[in-house]
Amino acid sequence: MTVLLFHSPDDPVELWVGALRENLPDVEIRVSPETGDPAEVDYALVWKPPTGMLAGLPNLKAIFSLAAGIDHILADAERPADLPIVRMADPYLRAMMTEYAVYAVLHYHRDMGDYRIDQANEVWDRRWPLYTPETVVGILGIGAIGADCAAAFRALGFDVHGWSRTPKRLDGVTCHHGPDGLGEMLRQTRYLVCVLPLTEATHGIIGKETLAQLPAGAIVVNIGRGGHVVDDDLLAALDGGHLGGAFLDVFNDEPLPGGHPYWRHPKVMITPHVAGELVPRSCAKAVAANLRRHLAGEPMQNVVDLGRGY
Ligand code: NDP
Ligand code: OXD
Repeated sequence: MTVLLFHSPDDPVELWVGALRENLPDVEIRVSPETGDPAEVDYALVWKPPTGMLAGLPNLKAIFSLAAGIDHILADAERPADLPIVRMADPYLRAMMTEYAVYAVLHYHRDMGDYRIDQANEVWDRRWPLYTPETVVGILGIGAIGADCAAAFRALGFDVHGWSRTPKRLDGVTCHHGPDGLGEMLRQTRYLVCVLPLTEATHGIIGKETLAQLPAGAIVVNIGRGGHVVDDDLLAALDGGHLGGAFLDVFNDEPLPGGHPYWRHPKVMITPHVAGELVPRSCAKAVAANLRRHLAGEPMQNVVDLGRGY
């Protein structure tokens, strides 16, 4: 019998096991650390596998990521490097990410944080809003999730720009690419939304140089990975008054350590890595469809290109 091993310190195990069993009735689902005989494990579905866990499964055929990002798997230096890694591509995850990005931008665009403070102080003070059609949302990363965010911002009437590694065309979106394209986009961006994968090339991309190119008052929304942000540079840009605010879902250290300046910063909104949840009843379908393709000898979808790192 085919065996799939599930490992995650953070996801709802019972919901996952139920959804996997429903979608893969012929596959035995095991939950680590109850691995059984490691030689019997054919597939692993993992979030943050401990170093050496995957290397200890001698007959593993493919690794499924319990995340759209795969940085948490690549962090295991002992992982069998020749095995395919499949990233999570799920419509509900995408929709949640878009919902969050829209919420974060609208929070600032409609001055909700300021009105909340006014309410606490019984202040009736109307702020004059920016004109949406002339307000640029610049999206770092216009892949599966970024492109969905772009479409939603476009539907709200924003002037939407996106940045990718290679040239792209998206309806109604001004697309930029490569290092030169980044500056072009940043100079016009009021709301910078990061939905990049974390790779060597994107690590620390939201640092001093990038932030300085944004117009004064710009807002940063990070739903990619904490490693995209150079925290000291972001804090300096906020404290120096250049940035209007930051809405952050992901952090260099998770959970965000106690006493970190982000916790109490008046210009920072934080959430505990929840922008997109992997809802088992939806995501299990994507895993099952790919696993069946593999069992049938067909090519799987959303296999990561390990050369480019995403
Ligand atoms: P995709 O692989 O579909 O898209 C990645 C995008 O990033 C592509 O447009 C790609 O460009 C672009 N990109 C990659 N490297 C570079 C670079 N060096 N320069 C410019 N652009 C680059 O990924 P997804 O949309 O599925 O996911 C994106 C990320 O979102 C995940 O990797 C994860 O980090 C994060 N995420 C966070 C969640 C959360 O809860 N906070 C939940 C889900 C995802 P190109 O089109 O040219 O290939
Ligand atoms: C993801 C995540 O990458 O949950 O999907 O962060």
